[in-house]
Amino acid sequence: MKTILVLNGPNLNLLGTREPAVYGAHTLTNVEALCDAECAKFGFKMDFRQSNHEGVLIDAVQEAGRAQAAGSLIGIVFNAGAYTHTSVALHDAVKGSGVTVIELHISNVHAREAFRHHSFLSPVAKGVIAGFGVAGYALAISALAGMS
Ligand code: CA2
Repeated sequence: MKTILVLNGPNLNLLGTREPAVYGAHTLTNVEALCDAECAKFGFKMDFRQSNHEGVLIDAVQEAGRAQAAGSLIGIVFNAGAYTHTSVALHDAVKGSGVTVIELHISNVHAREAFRHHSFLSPVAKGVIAGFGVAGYALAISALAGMS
């Protein structure tokens, strides 16, 4: 059974506790359950992680690249949070590991502040999903399933 890694970056552990107008009322635990159900629908195993630390996210991307090369992983649904807009290191990790990434944002980053309009991940992502709330995670899993 192949795995999909759902990787969440900084502050996403706060989902559902503040800013419901932007991110909705769902908690990260709710998102995990939603992703688990969507992966099960396609017969995939899910690996769900969140970290507030850039290096931990880089390690996870590299590990995923090795797993994909070995044939045990389909790809990553990656909500890198604010690191999306700042991290050359995450760009390099995705590019260097060769892992398939769907970049995911709960909010429509293009309808928000200008500093959220640029993504270091988009040029190295297979595709980008933004603005569909937490339902975007299921869309991204379905997109990866369609590619496998
Ligand atoms: O829309 C998204 O999913 C984002 O990746 C979320 C990031 C933000 O920096 C990106 O520009 C867009 C922020 C995640 C923080 O989430 C919070 C949730 C509740 C309360 C505080 C932060």
